[in-house]
Amino acid sequence: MGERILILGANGQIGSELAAALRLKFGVDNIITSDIREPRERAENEIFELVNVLDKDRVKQLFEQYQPTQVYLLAAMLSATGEQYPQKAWDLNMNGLLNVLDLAVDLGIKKVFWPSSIAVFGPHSPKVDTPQYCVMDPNSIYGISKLAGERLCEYYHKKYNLDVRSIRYPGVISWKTEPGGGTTDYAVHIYFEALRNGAYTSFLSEQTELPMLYMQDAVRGTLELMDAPADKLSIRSSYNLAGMSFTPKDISEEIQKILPSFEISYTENDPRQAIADSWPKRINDDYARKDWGWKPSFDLETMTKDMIENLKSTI
Ligand code: AKB
Repeated sequence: MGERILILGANGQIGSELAAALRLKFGVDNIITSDIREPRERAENEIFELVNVLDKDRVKQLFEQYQPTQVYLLAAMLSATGEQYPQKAWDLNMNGLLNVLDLAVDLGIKKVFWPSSIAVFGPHSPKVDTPQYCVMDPNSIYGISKLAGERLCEYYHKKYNLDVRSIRYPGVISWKTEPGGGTTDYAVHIYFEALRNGAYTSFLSEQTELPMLYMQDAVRGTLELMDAPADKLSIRSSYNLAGMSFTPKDISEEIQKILPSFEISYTENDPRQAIADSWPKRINDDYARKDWGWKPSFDLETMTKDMIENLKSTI
């Protein structure tokens, strides 16, 4: 039997592009997307279901109806929104994951993908060349829920032999769908605003360096991890994954090479600054490179060219 894939939380930034890539790879009929709301648009032959991942009975019903071989759980509340609604963030991020892990074991799902984040690191983690294993003291509710989620994934793998795989995504940058509620979102909005208004006010300071990844690399990396032979994967919590690292100043200078009149300014006292300051600047992804051959293909320059070219024709 071929693969049949259920994506929970498919309307978001990563979900919508992963769904498109998975449809190309496995065929439209084999990809079931689902979310708490209808997507803004969808082709007639695409399969979509409404579901709240906290409703375990409904998730179970979808598992039984479609009998997926793989489940991607992408429903989550991100770092900035999480600070506004900590209890909701904890509930969604933890209980959504627990529901899926439990049902995956009970109903024999072959593989599960769940995204973690660089938010699992905290103020005492090394900021540069942040290793896979080090002090981890996240201080955002999002980071705390992701770190606990990683421990659950490894636990379910060890205890129940569940084939669960995960990546600690840095900020993901894309032109098709704008992200919502994250600390790294500025690096997407800056391109949209550069083309719409020729100017952008950054909520992070000039020198705030963070790890980032272009969406094409994020999607390819995720599919490569899901394709990797199980016995090659030495990490069942979540893999560090690096693409590039830059500051708001770096990205604005790169944009100015193509749009010389672009102007950047900065706000102060945004609560997202404290979250960003607690995260790594540059990540070490040796395990992903060694275990399943990860290698990013975009840097700040090539990503900026691609973003601006694509946004010019869509904005
Ligand atoms: C966020 O900023 O919250 C996310 C993330 C790095 O996980 N993009």
